[in-house]
Amino acid sequence: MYTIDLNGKTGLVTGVVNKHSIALHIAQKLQQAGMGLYFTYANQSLKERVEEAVVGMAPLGIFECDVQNEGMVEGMFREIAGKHDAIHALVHSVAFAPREELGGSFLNMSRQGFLTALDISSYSLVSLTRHAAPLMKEGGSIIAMTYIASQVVIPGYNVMAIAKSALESIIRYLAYDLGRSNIRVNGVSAGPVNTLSARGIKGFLKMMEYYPQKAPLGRNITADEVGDAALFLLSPMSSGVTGEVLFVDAGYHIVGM
Ligand code: 0WD
Repeated sequence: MYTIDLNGKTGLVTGVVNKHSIALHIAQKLQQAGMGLYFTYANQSLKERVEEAVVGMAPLGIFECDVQNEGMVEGMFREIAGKHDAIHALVHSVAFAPREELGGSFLNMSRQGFLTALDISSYSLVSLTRHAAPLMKEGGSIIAMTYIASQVVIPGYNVMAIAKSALESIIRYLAYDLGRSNIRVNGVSAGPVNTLSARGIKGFLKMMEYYPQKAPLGRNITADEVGDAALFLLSPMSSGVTGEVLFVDAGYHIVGM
């Protein structure tokens, strides 16, 4: 039997905010496989919630890290470097757009909303990876969470669709840049999962009703299934895969009508 054994490996998971967060389900799979994990929270107001969400997972540490703050990202990795010779995994599961930019007219998207959404949801992958890569001395695997609105129109997703298109392009460029260092970079494109962020998308619950009608598997996916796919991408099981976006959407993306 082949088991995924990540004992002795270390990873950093961003984007846990509560027990529904996709990042938490990914972290649970990594922890069950033996990986030691660091977590982040975006600001002080989320600190307790995140600590509570990860309490059962014996975290190696929990950092405040607003991904818009380059100094915080740098400081966090400096601290991790003080404790570990190498890290092996990075999970990017962070996204944000001002509420008024989600839903309504795409044409009226504001410049500031665009810049904020792309800074937090897309550029942050470059920034986190830039500081994580020097620590991935034994090779590493990085994943980022994305959504099919990067490729086709999902009404209301608006600025976040642009952010996900940019994110997927960033995944490919990072994969190219870091491949010779044996650092792989991939995306996981999930179907709708009922989380705090998702509820900010107008019509999200309707979307959850629509997916099972169209998806070949005839159902929605679970956050646990995203966790399993992430575990695959973050383990040596996927050692030949980089620059890829893996859909975990019950097959929704292959159906035209
Ligand atoms: O249906 C879904 N839930 C899908 C989510 C389908 C496909 C993809 N995704 C993606 C999201 O776009 C995101 O990239 O998965 C990722 C994780 O999203 P999630 O698990 O659905 O959402 P949530 O549990 O809310 O975690 C995202 C977190 C933020 O949550 P809040 O709700 O507080 O905005 O991203 C974090 C924050 O904790 N975050 C930040 N972290 C650091 N710095 C920042 C920031 N500036 N802003 C938001």
